[in-house]
Amino acid sequence: MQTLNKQDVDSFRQRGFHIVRGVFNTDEIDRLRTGFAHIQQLAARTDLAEEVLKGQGDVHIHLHHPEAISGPTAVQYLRKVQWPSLLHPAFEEIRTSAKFPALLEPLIGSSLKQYINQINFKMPGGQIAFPWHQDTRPTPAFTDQGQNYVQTIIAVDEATIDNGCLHLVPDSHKLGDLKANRSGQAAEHVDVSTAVACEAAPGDVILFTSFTVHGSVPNSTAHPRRSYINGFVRADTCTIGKWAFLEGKPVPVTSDRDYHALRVT
Ligand SMILES: O=C(O)CCC(=O)C(=O)O
Repeated sequence: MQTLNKQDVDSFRQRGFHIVRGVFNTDEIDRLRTGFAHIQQLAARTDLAEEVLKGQGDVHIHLHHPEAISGPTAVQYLRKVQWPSLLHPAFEEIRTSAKFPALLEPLIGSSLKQYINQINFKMPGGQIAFPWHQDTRPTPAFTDQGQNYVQTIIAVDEATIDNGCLHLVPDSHKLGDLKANRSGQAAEHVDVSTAVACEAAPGDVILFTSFTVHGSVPNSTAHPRRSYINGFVRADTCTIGKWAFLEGKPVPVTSDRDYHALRVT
């Protein structure tokens, strides 16, 4: 299983990100794609509870569509889903894969909690952009998050400049929390012309800190660009979130809510 060597760790700490190639294999990515297909079918349903669409529980199916559109047509505006691990086993399998603690142990140990479990659909024609931002986590729940939190993004489809791949600004994490709340405001604090385009193949994993400024533009191709995000934190530095690994052993996802009407078991 892949891990990070000293050079990789130094590079991550120095630049605020690191890309690991070929972590997840074709079978794993195919299973994730099955999960994405299930979610797309779900999102086309017209009977989804308001609380699921508004994100009042763990699960949030986020469609950002014009007022007049609903039902199957709205799926083209599917933006993201939070806690897909509660909906389809493929997401849970990968979230709790032993590959994560193997990869992350040199950065944040092997007892990990999780704050973000999310899939992004960058649909063609959806005009989905992510203006420059940080993924700053709430304080005081997160202690010294620059050192103890790692955002991970698995490329599920090939990510290219044309389909709106992630861009990261090297060294930007060294500025800490920019407190840039307005959309795109982070760009006022860093030189975004230095941003690195993270083109990636399915199965590659991009790692970055919660303070690393990042963003992306819409997908201008005819195919979705899908990705799977899991944000892990060294467990003893965070008082919130769900458990992911205890000393390297997976901890199954739990919720106070019952999502059986949406879930594949
Ligand atoms: O992968 C992308 O296009 C950007 C994702 C992102 O920044 C986010 O989900 O907050």
